[in-house]
Amino acid sequence: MSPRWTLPIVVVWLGMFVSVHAATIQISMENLVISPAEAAAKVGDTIEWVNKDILVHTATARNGDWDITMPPKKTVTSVLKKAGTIEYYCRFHPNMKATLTVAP
Ligand SMILES: [Cu+2]
Repeated sequence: MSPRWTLPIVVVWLGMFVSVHAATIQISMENLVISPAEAAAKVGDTIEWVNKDILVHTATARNGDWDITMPPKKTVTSVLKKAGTIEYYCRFHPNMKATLTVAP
């Protein structure tokens, strides 16, 4: 097999591997609302926290598992390490609440 053909095959194989084992889930904060308010993920998945507001927001787990700060107009990523149903909120705007269910 010539090296010219090997690379695309490896890329496709890697793509399949990644999609089976971990996903990226986007959760956005816009106009002081977290959406989706209920999201499901698995341990190992990446959450892409998208802050569309001009204010700082946090995703603060009530059980203390994580506390992520999103500067205005920025996207922050975090990898889920623990399973559970996690209720979280924004420390600066406590009305912003949501739930993330993380399967093992
Ligand atoms: Cu906030």
